[in-house]
Amino acid sequence: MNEWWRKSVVYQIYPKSFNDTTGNGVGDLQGVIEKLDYLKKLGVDVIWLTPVYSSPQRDNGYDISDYYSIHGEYGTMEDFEELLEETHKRDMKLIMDLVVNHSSTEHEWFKQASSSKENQYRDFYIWKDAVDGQAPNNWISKFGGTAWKWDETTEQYYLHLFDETQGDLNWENEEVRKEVYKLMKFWFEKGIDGFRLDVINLISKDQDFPNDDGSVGLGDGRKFYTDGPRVHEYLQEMNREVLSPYQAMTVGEMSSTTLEHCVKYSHPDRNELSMTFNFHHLKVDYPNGEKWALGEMDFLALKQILSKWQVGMHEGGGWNALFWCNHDQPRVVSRYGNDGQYHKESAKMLAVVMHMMQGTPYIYQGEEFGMTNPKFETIDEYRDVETLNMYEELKEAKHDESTIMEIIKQKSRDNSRTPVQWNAKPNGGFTTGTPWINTASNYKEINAVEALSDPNSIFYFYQKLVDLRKTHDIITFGDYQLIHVDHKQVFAYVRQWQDEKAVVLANFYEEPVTIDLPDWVSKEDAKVLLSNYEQLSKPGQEITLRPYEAVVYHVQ
Ligand code: TEU
Repeated sequence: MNEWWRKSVVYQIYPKSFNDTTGNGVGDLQGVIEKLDYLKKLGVDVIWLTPVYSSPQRDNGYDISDYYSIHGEYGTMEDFEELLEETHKRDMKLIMDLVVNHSSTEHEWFKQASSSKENQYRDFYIWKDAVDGQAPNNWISKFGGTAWKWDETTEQYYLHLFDETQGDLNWENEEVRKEVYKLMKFWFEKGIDGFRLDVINLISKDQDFPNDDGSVGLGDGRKFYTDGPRVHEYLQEMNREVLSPYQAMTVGEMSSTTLEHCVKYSHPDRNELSMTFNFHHLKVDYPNGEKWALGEMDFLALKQILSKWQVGMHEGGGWNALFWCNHDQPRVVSRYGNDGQYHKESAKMLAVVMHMMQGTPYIYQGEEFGMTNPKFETIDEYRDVETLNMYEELKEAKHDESTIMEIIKQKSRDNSRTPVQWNAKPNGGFTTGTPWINTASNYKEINAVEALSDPNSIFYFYQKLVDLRKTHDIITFGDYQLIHVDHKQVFAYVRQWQDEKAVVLANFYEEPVTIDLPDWVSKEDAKVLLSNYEQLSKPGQEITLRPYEAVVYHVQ
């Protein structure tokens, strides 16, 4: 198998916020085409486009009403084909987003299914009778409240793990699976190179649909559908039917998963997926596992989790997708870095730590020049369905308005969904109209044009990281060892490959810190492979790292 993606870097585009060429305030496919040369300059190999299919946009396209057409605001099928062609012309690849744990309730399948119990599409979704006049079990939706919605017409509940307009598809039904493979083929025939698979580890539910025990009222439910009983079987079937024949690159989004399952999902011998995303390193600022609460980063946990996955996937033969940012997560520079005085230094430091690991790195639009959280002050600036639901829930729980807004400012998915800041023009040059969501107010200082004009910018640093992966096999193949394990300020690890060694040292804080270096750095005359500060002198046994300094020493 040609595993080209092991040496690739992926760039994620959230089209709605990327680049608007029509002035309607919403990004579009022509807007993506316009920026392909910019992406080529960055050096990325693959573009991941989040959903562009027809959709009522309750969840910005993760609620699909027709898998075979393009959402009108984004353009036409011709625009999509042009984008694909222009991407390939530049020797880049394009993957789409496959959202098949659920569809929009405006999809024809759901309209049919909800029209009568006898309809041939009824079993495309998951229907249950009421139990004592209540929902069939106590599972909760990931966007708040119960995961079941009562359908007046047919007098049964349907399952929705996300919004009530996102009905879960019934993967037990072979017809559903056939339809999924059919739509995948449609896009492969157009020439796409693969898929990112949305919450794909949730497709197989425990068919007993048990109550989540031990809880009063609503329960969690996750253990009954996460990495569920038939998920590997389904993925192997999908692989046989479509992924292998088209030699697709795939990345599965794995919600609340385990290392053991991810090794299985991504081990080449098992013929499932190319690689997996997991989110454990992005929950170290959730106090007691609670997302919707103010929290500080637990730095030791961060190191420990990332290292566990580095070692575990390497030894198990799996493959990690590496990322700090996506369209569901706050901006990392505001989150684990410093978006004030040390904006540049900390953005680069975080990039080094992630990009020097084993796996396939993903860069989320705007990350490459350090876009920050927008810090919106009032709820009417937010658009995300999850955020708006949680605002109501937090109000019902009697939190005061200012606390709620502090939590939302830190946690909202809209943090990463503000328009890409291309230049210093109004709305960062994203649109000539009124953007669907406000632009962060710092667009005059933080934008792509500014970054491209500064040789020292975050953009050129990312460019260098992308390039290093191409030229240094140790980054792709080397093994990984965390050092200074319990150090509370420094993230340090060693990569080793044949006779080569590299050590990555990163100060995650503002205070300077002195630490020991591995012996070989001075003995074997290691060279600086990369640094976010000018390196002044040759290191001896130890090194003093300045605020948010990161440096990589390398011998070969
Ligand atoms: O997200 C799945 C998911 O579980 C999250 O990251 C989610 O945003 C989080 O649990 C909320 O707290 C995927 C997509 O990336 C997301 O944008 C969609 O809203 C979701 O699936 C439903 O399709």
